[in-house]
Amino acid sequence: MRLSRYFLPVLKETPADAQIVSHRYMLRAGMIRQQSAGIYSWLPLGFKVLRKIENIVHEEQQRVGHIPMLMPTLQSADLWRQSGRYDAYGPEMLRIKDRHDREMLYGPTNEEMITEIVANYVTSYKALPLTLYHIQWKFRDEVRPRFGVMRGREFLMKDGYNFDLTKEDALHAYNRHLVSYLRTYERMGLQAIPMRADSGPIGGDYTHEFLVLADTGESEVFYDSAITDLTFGDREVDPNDKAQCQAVLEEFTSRYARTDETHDEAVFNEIPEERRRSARGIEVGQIFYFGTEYSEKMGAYVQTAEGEKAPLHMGSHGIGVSRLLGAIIEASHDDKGIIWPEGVTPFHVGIVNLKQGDDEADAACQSLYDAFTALGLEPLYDDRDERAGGKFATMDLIGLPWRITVGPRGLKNGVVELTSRRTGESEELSPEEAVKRVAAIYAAL
Ligand code: 5CA
Repeated sequence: MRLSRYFLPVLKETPADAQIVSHRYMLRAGMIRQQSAGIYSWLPLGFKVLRKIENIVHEEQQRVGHIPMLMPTLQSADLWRQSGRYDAYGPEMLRIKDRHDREMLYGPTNEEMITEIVANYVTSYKALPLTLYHIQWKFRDEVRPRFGVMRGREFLMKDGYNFDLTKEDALHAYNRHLVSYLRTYERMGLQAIPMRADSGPIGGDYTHEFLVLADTGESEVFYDSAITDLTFGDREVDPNDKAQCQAVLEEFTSRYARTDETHDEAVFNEIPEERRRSARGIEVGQIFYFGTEYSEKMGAYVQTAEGEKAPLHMGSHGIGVSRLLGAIIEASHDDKGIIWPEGVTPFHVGIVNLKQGDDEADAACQSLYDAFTALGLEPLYDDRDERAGGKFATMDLIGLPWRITVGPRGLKNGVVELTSRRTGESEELSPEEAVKRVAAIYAAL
């Protein structure tokens, strides 16, 4: 993409009403625009990152055998009356009437709808295990929408639902979700710690929240610092292997890590003092196992091998897709702007032409651009007729992890400059070598 042809409405001023750094940078980098409280348009740069995050979520869900689909945003009130949650949900639910006076709602989650679908089509244990998921917009009329996409009213969520014959199988689905979530967040450059949480209105005995540690997080958390040494890395876990998934869960949940709702001071105090931490965290996901409650209410039963009728064991599992943009920026920025991890960056590399209109510099930039494009990478070429300082400031703000600076002086010596956004370190290389270096970094992801 050439910056002169793109739509990147960068703001010079810091927006006064944005209280946290991710919100400020998302506005300043022209990623989002607020349309109403907690409701945003996703401008091209923001939309690109949102799609990257969605893609990672899709890939990791499908890697462990979960099946994608799409349910609507609008749901009928009757569906929610069947589960008893229509009245229980309270003012957070946006209720709407259609022209025939039928009561509808903008879905805050989809347990009822997916259970109704499965109840209608799945009749035998042979169709199990089954995990369906979608990535769809949700609406929760939060009392205090704030911090930009962190606590929106309209927000994008991946929600998945497992259907199993037995509690044991459903707990395997729970463990498998934990495994897939660990990989998902690490691919986005995040450490998200599973913490024992409160099940809230969704209900159930088993639930973990995934938290990214950040001072601006809305959750208060308590943990044993030893947990932060754990990484999932590139281990191979067979998603169908119950013992393997269980072992990962045990490893990642054996240390004390809890949200304030489940915090137990006495147990916490058993941890050696130097490892006791209390901090803030951003909740980027949650997994639940809640048994047969929804199945019984929505009529999701199957015939067992013995010919008996049994309600399905279920769980639901959510990832805050749009919130993740904010969480990633909170975890990765400096005073100049965002620093995107390679896995989610909107463009792979920025090309800055120090002397637009100079034949040699223009040609060198164009050939870098073509070389990256031919390799399937997306460069953002700042071809505007602007001062170098302005171009650098824009690149730093929007946070592309790699920048190549091209100028007549370097070209005389056959070199361009490759700069890491994270370390600020620069190296002079031939254009071919610079392309190779950047391509290798992305190939290793
Ligand atoms: N049905 C279950 C799991 S599918 C559920 O709704 N879980 S949840 O309430 O925990 O939401 C899942 C994730 O969505 C949360 O972990 C959080 O990351 C994100 N989320 C929840 N509320 C908001 C909000 N108001 N703005 C942005 N993201 C949100």
